[in-house]
Formats: sequence, structure tokens, C-alpha cells
Amino acid sequence: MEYREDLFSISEEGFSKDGVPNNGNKFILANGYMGYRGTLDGFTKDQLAAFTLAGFYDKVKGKNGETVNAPDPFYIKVYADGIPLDPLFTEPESHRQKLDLRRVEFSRCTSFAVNGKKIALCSSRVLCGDEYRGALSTFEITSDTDCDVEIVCGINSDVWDINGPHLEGICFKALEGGIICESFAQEKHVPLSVALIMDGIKADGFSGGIMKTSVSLKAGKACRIERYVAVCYGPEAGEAEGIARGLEAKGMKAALQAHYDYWEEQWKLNDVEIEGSDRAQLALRYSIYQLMILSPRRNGSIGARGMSSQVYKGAVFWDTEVFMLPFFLANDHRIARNLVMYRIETLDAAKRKAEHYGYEGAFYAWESQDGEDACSDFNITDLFTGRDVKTYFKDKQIHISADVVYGIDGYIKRTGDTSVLYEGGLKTMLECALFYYSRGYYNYIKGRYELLDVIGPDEYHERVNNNAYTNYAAYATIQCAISYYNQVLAENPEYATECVNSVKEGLIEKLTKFAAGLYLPQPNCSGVVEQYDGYFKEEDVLVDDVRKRLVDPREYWGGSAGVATATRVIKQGDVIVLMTLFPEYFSPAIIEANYDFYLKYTEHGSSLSPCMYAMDACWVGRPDDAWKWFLNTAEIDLNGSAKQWLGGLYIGGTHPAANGGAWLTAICGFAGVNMRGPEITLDPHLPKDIQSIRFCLTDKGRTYRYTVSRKGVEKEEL
Ligand code: IFM
Repeated sequence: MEYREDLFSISEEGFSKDGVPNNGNKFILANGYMGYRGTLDGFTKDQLAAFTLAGFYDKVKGKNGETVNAPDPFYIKVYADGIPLDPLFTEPESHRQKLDLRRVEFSRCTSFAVNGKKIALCSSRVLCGDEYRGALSTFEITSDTDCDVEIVCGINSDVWDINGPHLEGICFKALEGGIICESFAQEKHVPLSVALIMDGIKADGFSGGIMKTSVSLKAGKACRIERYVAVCYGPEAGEAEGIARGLEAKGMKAALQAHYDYWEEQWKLNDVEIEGSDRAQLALRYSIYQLMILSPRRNGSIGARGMSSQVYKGAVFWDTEVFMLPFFLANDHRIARNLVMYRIETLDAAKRKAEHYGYEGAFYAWESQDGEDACSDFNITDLFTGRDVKTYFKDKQIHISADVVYGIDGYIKRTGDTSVLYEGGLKTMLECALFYYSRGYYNYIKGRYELLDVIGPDEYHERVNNNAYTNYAAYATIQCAISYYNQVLAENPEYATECVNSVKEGLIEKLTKFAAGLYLPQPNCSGVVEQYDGYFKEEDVLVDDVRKRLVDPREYWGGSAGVATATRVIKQGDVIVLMTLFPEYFSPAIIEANYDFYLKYTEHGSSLSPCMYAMDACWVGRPDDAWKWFLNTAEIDLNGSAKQWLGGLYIGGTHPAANGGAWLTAICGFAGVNMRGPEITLDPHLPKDIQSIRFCLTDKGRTYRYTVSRKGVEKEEL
């Protein structure tokens, strides 16, 4: 397919103040190490400008921990005759901003008419793909008349924090041609340095990180400022100046080319081409962009809001294993391994959490910050009283341990890399299985094991018994643990025995008995699986009727007083997640019955929701129904339609799980790829709006390009 710029970029003409917060998400740049919101040069925390560092957590006493935002080295303001050339204060003649998805580059051009002069500001920025601690920016000022402008630029250390301030001991040191900002994150005194070297402007006279200078512009001749940046923290904090200088020595053109080349390679494997719908093509590519820019550079995982801000505390949820990991399993097994190892390496924290609640085994963090649970006891603020509301997300969403095992299992199935089993993977699965065993309750009257007092994916119904998703997922965890144990036992009996004994003696027998007796809710006579004990007795009312009961649109629908709490209305598919993740337990007819039943009760209050319905719709042969869910998911960050508020809590930002869900729908739904079997198989269900879909999958070290069309499936090795 020929390259079309309009399907590899997004742009916006004209400037609107109201669009600034959403554009911060939509035009975001990231490189797996740091993310910079899509705000304009010179914007500050008031416009939600943020330079977020992935996986670098800090906790201010008495507040929630969150990722650290670095001081902003892209800060630059220009004044002509004292008038700010800033669309926030001076209406521009024209404004265009663009995100080039292929080159992973943000650019803008804004022109102003000031006292008879036309002055244009055009800038671009990248967070380097190759040297990921580096960043580059060009900034050009052009006037149609000779004139003087004043430039105010440097490093803005007044950063946006939700639960800050995190940075202490902020100090600036002059560098030749630039400045460095040194600080440390207060909790563990982790040092952070941001270095800025500028060419094209005399960089001196800084005060508080900012300098002012006057520049004489010649008509039609651009004043070009080049900025070379590095952000380093922890033991690498001392390297910032060297990295920035290294980039400067390379020169802007070569440094940018190295960045473009890096992303060109990433796109070669990860792009998915859709024929028939430009709208779907751009939205899917944008989703792929979002996932690629979040590929962690180090050991670590991906936060539920990526690097778009400190929303959700920068923490890692089940979003990663269930919604994002499959994308990396398609072609980037190194990143997939890192994601899986993140959980394996945080096993001790999960064991501590289980112990804290009086259980054995591993209870993974609902909101993981290096394995510790960052979820607070009061996760919601009541809109009317301003009081914190007790929620049970971290205490009762026990399905997270099963999701972790689902991820490890998926990784091994797809890659065949069993080394993770010996690097803690087997132990992790056994510990998770033990957790469910120890959490289980034997119901003597019914003669079965049950899982009581839990929250499933539908968070509007807290503390329910026998949530279908949780029970099945726990069952699958135990089966997985036993099966991998047997595999390792056959390969390396000594290791398997030592591993299982280190978890609990006689564990395999206990797990076998527990799994055999664990209650797995079965479909009723209409084929519907009850979401939890008593769900069918909840008030039978539909989503729109419940919505009408809201006093304020930002109200939380769940919790003790939510409008959905005592009704059948659910936040996201719950039984639907079960059937999407574990279709092997259900026939297509049962999946279809549940799709039809639960859809009308689903609010889609979570961005995770529509894609699960989309995949089920494909699998039951209704891909045209899936189409709308697909677009809804893939466009979520393009149209900013996702919920921004949860009670009084701001939850805006990007939605990488939905981006993963869009990819899942295209590949595993429309193209019908099954990646969880020993071999890749395809059972396509193309919606009428698309003619073909083309993508790469890497299998056992070899990469193949698949083309799925109405004529069938073609496969060629690359
Ligand atoms: O993990 C999700 C959860 O399922 C619904 N609330 C938001 C979380 C983060 O995306």
C-alpha cells in the first residue's frame, strides 16, 4: 500500500482554549521512558503541560504515590512589543498543530499579527527513539518586517503534580550554552537531572532556570533555536549533560534522522493496514502509535494512562496483561517478556499483600507501583459532600492474580520461551493458585468451593459472591499452575519439586481438589451465566433509565449510593470478559446469548468495555455489530470521548488498554487470529466496511505477513 501522510498523522487547524486539556492527550509524545503531553511550547501546569517519567514513583507523605513529572526544558515564550505571542493571550491569525505518527514528532505553526507585523512561530519536538533519555526541539521565529522580539526560555521547574510536590532541592547550574536543573524526588531522595543545551541563541543570564533575551529579526529570515535535552534520574542522573552534549555534537539533522530511523523500524513490524475505511485505518494506526510509544525501555510495565499524566498514579493495572500484552506478543517478544517479568519480579510484594489480608500465596496489587498497591482505601470523592468514599477495589478485585497468570501463560504459549518458568514464572503461578485456594470457602450445604466477597471487572457491584469471571479465572489459574508444574517436573524434576515445596507442601493435591470442587456458574435455561450470586434479582432497568437518575453527570455510578449499585446496570462487560478471555469454556451459542443479554445493561463506563463486546461479536459471526465498538475503542483518544471524572477524581489521559483493545479487535476479531494455541490459526470475520487487513506476526523467530481478505488468507514470510 502506498504511504499516505493523512493516514499517518493527525492535525488540527485553529486554536481553542477548551481543546487544550484533550489535545494534551491526543498529541502526546512518548518513547517508553518519558512522555510529553501535546501542549504548546510555553504552556505550563495551568494548561496541564507535563513531562512524565514512566515507572519513576514518588510519594509525598500523607498523599498517594504517583509518577514524577520532570521540569520542562521546552518552555519558551516570545513577546513582540510586549505582546505575548501565545494563543492563550493573543488571538492568532492561524494555528496548526500536528502529530506525525510515523516519525513520532509533534509540530506546530502559529502566526500572529502584531502592530502591523506578521510573526510566525513554528516548532517541532521529539523524544528520541534511539537515545531514549534525549529529546530534541527546533523553534523558529519569522517576521515579515524587521523587528525585535523578546524570548523567555529555559527549564520551567514549576511542574504539574496531582499529589505533589515531588521535587525538592531544585537548583540550576549554568552549562556552556545551556543549563541543567538538578533536584531529587523527596521520598527516597532519588536524583533527577534535566539538561538543556541551546544553539542559535546566546544561552546565559539564567535566573531560576529561565533566561530572557532580545533578538533582532530580519524580514523573512527565521531565527532558529535548536534545543538538545536529556533527562536522567537515579544512578544515571550525572549523565544528563553528556547526553545532551552528545546530541548537540551529532547535530539536529543527524540526531533527528536517527530518531526517525528508529521508528521506521518499529512501524515495519507493527503497522496494520486496513483497506476500505480510511477512518478505521487512521484510528487503528493511532492506537498502534500509542502502544508503540509506551514500550518500556527498561524492566517495567505500562501504566493505565500511559505517560499522559499522573492520573491513576502512573500505576499498572490488569489493563497491561489482558489488553496490551497481546499487541507485544504479536511481534515484540522482548517487550512482552519485560512486561511478564515485571509481575514475576514483584511476586514478593504480592505475597505481602496476601499475607496482609490473612491469606497465603500471591495477591497482586490492583494498582501496582513497583508491586506495591497504590490504590487508596478511599478511591472516590463524593461530589455532593466532598467526603472521601470507601471503596474496595484493592481489597476485593482478586481477579488480578489470575490476570497476571493469564499474561504469563499467553507469553509462553505464543513465544515458546519457557525460561520464564525457571526465572520465577512457575513459582508465581503456584503462588497465585495458592492464593485462590486459601481465599476459597467450602460451602457445606452446596458441597462446593466458592469465592466470596469479591469485585469483578464490573466495579459498580462491590463485594459480591461467586463473580463468574473471578471463579473461572481462578480455575484457569490453578489449571495453568498444575499444567506448567507437570511440564517442569518432566523437564527438571528437582527444580519443580523444590519450587512447589517452597510454596506449600502438598500444594498440587490441594489445588487439584480445590479446582475440582470450585463453583463455576453455568448458563441458565436461556444460556446466560449469572454475573454473581443474586445478579438476576437486581432491579431490571436499562442504562439510559439509570442515567436519568443522576443528579450530576460526574456522579459515581457504583459504591454504596450509586445509581447502578442495586440494578443490573454494569460498568463494563464482566461475563463478556470471561467469554472473551476463556472462550474454550463456552459454545458460540452461549457467547451470543450472553452478548445479547449483557449488552443492554452495559454502560461502557470503562474504556476497557467496548472491545470485549467487539471481539465476541466477531466470534459469533456478527462483525458488523463489532464495527461500532471497534471505532468507539480505536477513536477514544482522538475524540476525547472517555470519561474525565469519577466522582471528584480526574481520570482523563490516554487509554492504552483501549488502544490494545482496538488492535485486539482488528487482529483477533476481524482477522480472527488465535494466538493462544500451539500454532497461530485464523478464522476471519471481516465487517462489510473493510475489504482487507494486512499485518505481521512473529512466530518462533520468523516473521510472516498475513493478508486477510474476502478471498481468504495469504501468508508470506518476510
Ligand atoms: O483497570 C481498569 C478497571 O477495570 C476500570 N477502571 C479503570 C481501570 C484502569 O484502566
